[in-house]
Amino acid sequence: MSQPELVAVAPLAPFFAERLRQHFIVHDLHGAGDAEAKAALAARIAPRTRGMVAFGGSKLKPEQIRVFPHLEIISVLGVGYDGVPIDCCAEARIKVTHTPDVLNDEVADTAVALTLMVCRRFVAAHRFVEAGQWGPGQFPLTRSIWGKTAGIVGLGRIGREIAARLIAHRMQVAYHGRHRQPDAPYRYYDDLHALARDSDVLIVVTPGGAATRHLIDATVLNELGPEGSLINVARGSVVDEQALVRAIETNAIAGAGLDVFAAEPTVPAALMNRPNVVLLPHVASATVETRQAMAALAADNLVLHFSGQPVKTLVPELRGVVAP
Ligand code: NAP
Ligand code: 8YV
Repeated sequence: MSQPELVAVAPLAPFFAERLRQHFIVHDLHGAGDAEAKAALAARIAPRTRGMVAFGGSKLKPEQIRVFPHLEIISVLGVGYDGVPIDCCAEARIKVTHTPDVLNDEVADTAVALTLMVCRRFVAAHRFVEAGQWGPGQFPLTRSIWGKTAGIVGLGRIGREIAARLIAHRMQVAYHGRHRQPDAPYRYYDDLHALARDSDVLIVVTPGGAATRHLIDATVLNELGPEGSLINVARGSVVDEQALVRAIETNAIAGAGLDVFAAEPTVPAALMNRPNVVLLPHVASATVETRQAMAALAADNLVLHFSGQPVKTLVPELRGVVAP
């Protein structure tokens, strides 16, 4: 029997591509060239394409999905799938799967690293050494994280791992979400502004999408205040980036550590070359170990689907809407 055909709309790491090619014919739409070349390839493969591979950063329009009338499944290499139009998929009975849990530790490590780098100014200290300034001068004193309060916005799978790590760093942890979590031993704030006011470091790790767009706006940043730092490992859309730039420019907050941006890979120039801002190119889950685990789960979902078995990690919005 011929192998099912997939379209990849994201860059595929070699280990992921290799695993997929054991089971499927994979068309590389991501690497197909300019928009015209992509449209031509899509039109050519559409009659046979039954699966799609996307990643956390993929932003798919309904019309890009409707190009493939025989699509049965979109496997997202990432836990966040805010760029996939779920309503359109539900309507067309397309399964969407993602990769929860296997990246919790990596992303939590990144959030803690950003917290330390921003509060202790380690990136600026590194530049100070490289610039030969150590000796003639002394690097300015920084701020401890131990004894301070971390406010986690989104105490989910990753948020809980961040909390556990920050407790080990002797921080106090509090959180905000739409619901109190009775089993979580941390103070709950139903009011995000109050959490920001009481936090020394505000760490954002919610899903992206319309429901969280600009959740962190100028008013929240003002509550965080000139001694407070913002860490964002969620999605760029969750933070009002222009408000953040203003807050940094006016010292309305102390600093920021950012792995995600509103229009990746574009990063506002105003955030660059500042001792109190640390910028990462969306690498929170980007280790060999974690990306291999994500790739294995993303591939398993496709293999299971095309062998007529339930997928492992259907996104929650589609449970009860499409067969797993
Ligand atoms: P999760 O387990 O679903 O947790 C999400 C948390 O956000 C929940 O605690 C939820 O609590 C809260 N939340 C959802 N909507 C909210 C809202 N409107 N206001 C306030 N809180 C809200 O998800 P996860 O696995 O921890 O992943 C979280 C997100 O991290 C992903 O969706 C993705 O965007 C991001 N991420 C980024 C990277 C990266 O490379 N930077 C890597 C992995 C994940 P309530 O339901 O109580 O509100
Ligand atoms: C990745 C992510 O950058 O899981 C997510 O939601 O944003 C990240 O893990 C991405 O999905 C890699 O493919």
